[in-house]
Amino acid sequence: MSPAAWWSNAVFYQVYPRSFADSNGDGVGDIDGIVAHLDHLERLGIDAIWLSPVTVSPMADHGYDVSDPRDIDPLFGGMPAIERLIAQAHQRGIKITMDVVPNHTSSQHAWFAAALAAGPGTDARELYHFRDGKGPDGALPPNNWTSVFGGSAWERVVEPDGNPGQYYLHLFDTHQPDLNWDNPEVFDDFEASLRFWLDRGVDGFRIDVAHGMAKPAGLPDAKEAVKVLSHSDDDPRFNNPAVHDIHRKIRKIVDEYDGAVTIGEVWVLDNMLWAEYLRPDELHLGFNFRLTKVGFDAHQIHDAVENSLAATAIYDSVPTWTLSNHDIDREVTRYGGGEIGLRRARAMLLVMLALPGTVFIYNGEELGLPDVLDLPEEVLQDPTWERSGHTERGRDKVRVPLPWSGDAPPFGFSSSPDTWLPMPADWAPLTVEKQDADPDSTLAFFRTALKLRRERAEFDGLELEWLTATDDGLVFRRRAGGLVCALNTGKRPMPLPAGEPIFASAPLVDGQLPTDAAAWLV
Ligand code: TEU
Repeated sequence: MSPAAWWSNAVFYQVYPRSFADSNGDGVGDIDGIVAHLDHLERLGIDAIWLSPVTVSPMADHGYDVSDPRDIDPLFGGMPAIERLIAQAHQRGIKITMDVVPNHTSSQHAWFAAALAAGPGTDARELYHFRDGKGPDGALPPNNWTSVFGGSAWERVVEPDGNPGQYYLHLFDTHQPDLNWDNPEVFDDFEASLRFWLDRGVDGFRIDVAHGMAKPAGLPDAKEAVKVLSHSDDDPRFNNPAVHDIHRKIRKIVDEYDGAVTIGEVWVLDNMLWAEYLRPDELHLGFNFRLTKVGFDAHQIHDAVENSLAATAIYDSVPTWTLSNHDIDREVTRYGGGEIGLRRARAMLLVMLALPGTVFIYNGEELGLPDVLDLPEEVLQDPTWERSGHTERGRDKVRVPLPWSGDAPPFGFSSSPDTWLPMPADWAPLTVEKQDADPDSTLAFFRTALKLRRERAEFDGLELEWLTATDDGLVFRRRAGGLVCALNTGKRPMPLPAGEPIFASAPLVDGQLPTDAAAWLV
């Protein structure tokens, strides 16, 4: 790792394109909506955008089902829009990283259409995982794997002769057939996509399901059934060791482009296994989701931080921190919702920003948005809702469009009242416009916190020492720079450690840190 790499202490901001801002009045966010709000991002003080998929897609999983990886979907504005975004973001010193989805394609990708038409035993089918079914007439799926979104991971196709025939594997939705990475054509095409975007000035990639792609020989049954939207480390669907060869080949290509970065979505819990993805010739960065899995509890937070630091130390990689994303409940809601949830979310921002490494903020986090728990069933769009037989409502609740201005939905998100998910009327106090005018707002708080992190030398250095970690709170210090961060998760005000307080998530009370709050001291 080069200590000077721009991403090694960067703040990334994840834009979920459907939900950020709509420039053309169709109720769905788009790339020109991002261009129009670059001021917001610049004032927030981020270093880079992580753009969730904007490539051509039938949108069965809102872009994570890609039918053409080397073009931009017209819904998001086509190629000219991304060229504008790259140019204008760069003018402001903001990098652009794009999501790439190597594990699967859309079922409307030309390859998949050709595979269906070509029939069993053909080369076209070798690009995916087609298998004959088991049992009489092949009526049973080839193995017991389930889809992450619920139901079987196998879908039976109608063959060109009109009869039911083979099955294909889809670890996610039926519209997302898994690619066969044993076929060299798959990598060649992925390489073409990486180069296509790097040549157009993109600064790197977030790699979707980076622990997927490689599948175990013979596709053996899984030992146990797994919950929707989760998996464990001994799950044969993921983390096959052959995936590391793929990452090494990706790294070689990306390293040809100065400063380009890869960030892998690696849902692997074991530290040794997780760290393997961060070996010097594999990914630059890997998401570590431990902070999203723990409550507002000092012990658990301490352990999650220690664990993440230990995992990155194994191969001397850079720690990453994230509190939420487009798949995960927003932290305001996770920490209890309402005023308490917001207080705790603000406190956790200070904890996250005080840690060494790279930080990821999910759009709307800077406004203190909660999950929208009461979306009517008829508007739910996440494939999880249908595939779980209406038992899991899915991730739409974290994807409701951002409120920008005005007093009523659509709050300046779109000129159309018919936004792709309805926006709650009680978000009026949360708009960027309202928060902009209020020095005590969550938005103002984020801006100040990011500015201090960027400008103060106290944030320097990689090492961290714990001064306190009890049931009620924790205090840690950045060894080189000397920044101290204190967090109170207890029921009583906490005496501040030695030092001069420079920032706090809530006003100090008689010189003490109130409950559900954090402070920085130097
Ligand atoms: O997610 C992959 C993934 O494994 C998640 O579904 C995860 O298991 C779950 O969300 C944990 O809460 C990625 C994308 O982030 C997701 O949005 C896509 O739906 C999925 O890949 C398929 O491309």
